[in-house]
Amino acid sequence: MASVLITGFEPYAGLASNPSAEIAAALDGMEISGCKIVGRLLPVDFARYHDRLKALLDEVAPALYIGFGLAMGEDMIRIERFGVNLADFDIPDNAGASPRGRAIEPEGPDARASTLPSAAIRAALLEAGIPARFSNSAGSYLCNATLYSALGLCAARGTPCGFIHLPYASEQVAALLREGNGPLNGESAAPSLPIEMMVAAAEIVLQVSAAGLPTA
Ligand code: PCA
Repeated sequence: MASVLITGFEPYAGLASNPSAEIAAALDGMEISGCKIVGRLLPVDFARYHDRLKALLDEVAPALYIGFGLAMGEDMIRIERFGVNLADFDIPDNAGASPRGRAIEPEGPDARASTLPSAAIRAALLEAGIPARFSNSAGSYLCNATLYSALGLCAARGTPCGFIHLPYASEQVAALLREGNGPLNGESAAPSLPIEMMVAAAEIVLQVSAAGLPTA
């Protein structure tokens, strides 16, 4: 059976959890569209994410790779369409690094485009009652770096690849507010979706993306 690799990120920015890690854990071992889902974690660490990602792609040899990450302050599922060749961190990563204005790959192209069926993914999410939108910028932090690097690594293997940004989980915002830690991120609004809805969204993203695979 073909394997599909998905990754979430460990918590960062002082948060206790990351919905993308919960999604990777929830879907790990599931079978979707005739493929076995392998859910793993990436470190929020600019010095380490690339090697971990490459090792996972080597180990799993997936027919499809999709990264997931949190976008604080986002209010819906965001289908990223581009990774750009820029690391410019507003906050330090979990190892304390904050590269500024730095190319991810000095010899790489300025941008790489997602190879997921973005329009079909958006349509399927909306059909299921889950708010979703396209995004032309995954930022300039670890999620963008992961998408950019993954697109390079996956192109060489002919593997479709893309990235999905998620809002805060509602449960996460409630916990922060319980602990007296709101407002979050310097903002008064902390939009969120229930984790159950985001797990369902990830399943739909995988179903639609895996549907076109020759091995599925
Ligand atoms: N979100 C960050 C990195 C890790 C995560 O979950 C980002 O948007 O770059």
